[in-house]
Amino acid sequence: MVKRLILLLGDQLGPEVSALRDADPETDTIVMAEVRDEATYVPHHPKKIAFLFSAMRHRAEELRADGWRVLYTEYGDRENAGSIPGELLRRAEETGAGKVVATEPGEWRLIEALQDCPLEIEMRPDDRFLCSRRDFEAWAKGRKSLTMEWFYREMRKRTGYLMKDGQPEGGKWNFDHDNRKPAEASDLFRSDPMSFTPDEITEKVLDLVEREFPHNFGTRRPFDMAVTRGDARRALAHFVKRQLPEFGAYQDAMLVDEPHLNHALISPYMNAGLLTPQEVCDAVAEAYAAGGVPINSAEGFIRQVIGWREFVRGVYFLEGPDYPHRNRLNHQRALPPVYWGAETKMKCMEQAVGQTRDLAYAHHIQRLMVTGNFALLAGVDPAEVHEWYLSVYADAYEWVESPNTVGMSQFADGGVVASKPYVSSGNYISRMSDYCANCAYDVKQRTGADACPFNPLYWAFLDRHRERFESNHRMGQMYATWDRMEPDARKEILATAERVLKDLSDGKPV
Ligand code: FAD
Ligand code: DLZ
Ligand code: SF4
Repeated sequence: MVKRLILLLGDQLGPEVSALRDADPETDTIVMAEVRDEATYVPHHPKKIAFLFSAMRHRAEELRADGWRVLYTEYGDRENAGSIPGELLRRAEETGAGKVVATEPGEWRLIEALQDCPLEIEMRPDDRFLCSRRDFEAWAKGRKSLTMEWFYREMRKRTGYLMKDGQPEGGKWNFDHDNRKPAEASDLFRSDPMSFTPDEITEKVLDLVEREFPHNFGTRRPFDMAVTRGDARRALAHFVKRQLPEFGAYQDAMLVDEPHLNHALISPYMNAGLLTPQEVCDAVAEAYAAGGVPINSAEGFIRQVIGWREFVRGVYFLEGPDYPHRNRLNHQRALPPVYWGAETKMKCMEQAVGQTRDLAYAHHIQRLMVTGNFALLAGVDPAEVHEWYLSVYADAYEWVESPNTVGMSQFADGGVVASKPYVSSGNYISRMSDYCANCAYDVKQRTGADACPFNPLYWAFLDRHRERFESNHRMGQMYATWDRMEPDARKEILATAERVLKDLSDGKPV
């Protein structure tokens, strides 16, 4: 019987990994490795590295306790080859293994590196998702455009989540209309997310991260993430009990110094494999069935997981390795220093970037309508925006991050993910948050030094890209409003936008 190595990557930490499926503890050896190539392909947030290294070390211990032979390479090990293929070669030589079994990685970069490795590698599909790559390709085939909502309805039928006698629970597929409530600072509905005290393994990893990655953007401590499947399941149960009932209503809300609101904070756990999308959706569907969770919350949450999460993965693999490098709007500006924590007068940016630095977390609307919106309006090179999002969030892997950033947020894929660009003036942020009430800028002004930068930049963006967007039926209203303004008013707005952009180019705080 040929000896085999079973490769487990840092985001393949659950029991449901295809590489492990027919493995035999008697003859097979598991390989796990903390390596320079994975830890440095972008400057990851220290919390993201600490979370993954600690979760990997805990998983290795669990596997050993279950009787597996695990060859685990720590970052500081002298023989560390520095890359996943390098580690496989070293371990193959050491053990005499003739074959490697791997689960397909979630990034083209690493898939290609494994394909180039001279060892025999059996690459198995990653079947931790509810829709396989092949099924997504079949769904997408022949469609003129890929609309998430149609995909989502198929997924509801296929999984049976929130379905009754073949019809959607509550009589509608989508309750988003009920999910746009701004939060009040005085609301009493919020409870803190679950937090976990670092154990000895995590403490050691936190010290390692401090030593090896001292200049990466982000705060390492306090660190309170779950690093085992058991704790991730506790975090899920806590969310379902405490936050889920109001999740829908406040899904799009933002409040000063309230980084979490009713969000689940489970994406790092799902993406690393500590939680499966099935068990997450089962828990939500069961809570709905038991009563006490309104349909708009249950449906809104399940749509994110069986809809958006599966959809973006399908798009990433369907579109191919060049996808993250697309730049259909030809935006060239360098990412402004505010994204790396430089001074800003914009309360919304200060809040979104500040909590990103401290927590490696921002919720969807902060990512999309604050930092993403600002980068798009300012014409930032999407490759730089992509690298930023891939670096700074604990849940970031290219399969999920790039369609959200390059597609949904920056429209750099020309409309594969979104049917129109997600741009807005300050008015949207004002409606959904208390940021503007606490800001140096005036959200009602479109011109002059006090004008909220989103306002002139919004109109300047529409003006700049008129040829591309004016025939988009979802944008006609915006162009009609722009055209109704007096020519002098339009000129003044464009001049204010120019000034904001020049300040950004000159490195002045905006
Ligand atoms: P909740 O708001 O509580 O939502 C529940 C779950 O739904 C999440 O845990 C997540 O698994 C899933 N989900 C929700 N929206 C999306 C979405 N658009 N795409 C995929 N899954 C979704 N999500 C990532 O997991 N990794 C990323 O790197 C990532 N990058 C993003 C970049 C941009 C520019 C934008 C706009 C969004 C990005 N998202 C990403 C999606 C979303 O912002 C996060 O999934 C969410 O904020 C995670 O926090 P949560 O667990 O509290 O989510
Ligand atoms: C993100 C990450 C980091 C920071 N470090 C490692 C590592 O040292 N070893 C490892 O196996 N995986 C790591 N990962 C996760 C991989 O980058 C991830 O598997 C690929 O990006 C594919 O999704
Ligand atoms: Fe952001 Fe403008 Fe509101 Fe200030 S006024 S918080 S810059 S949207």
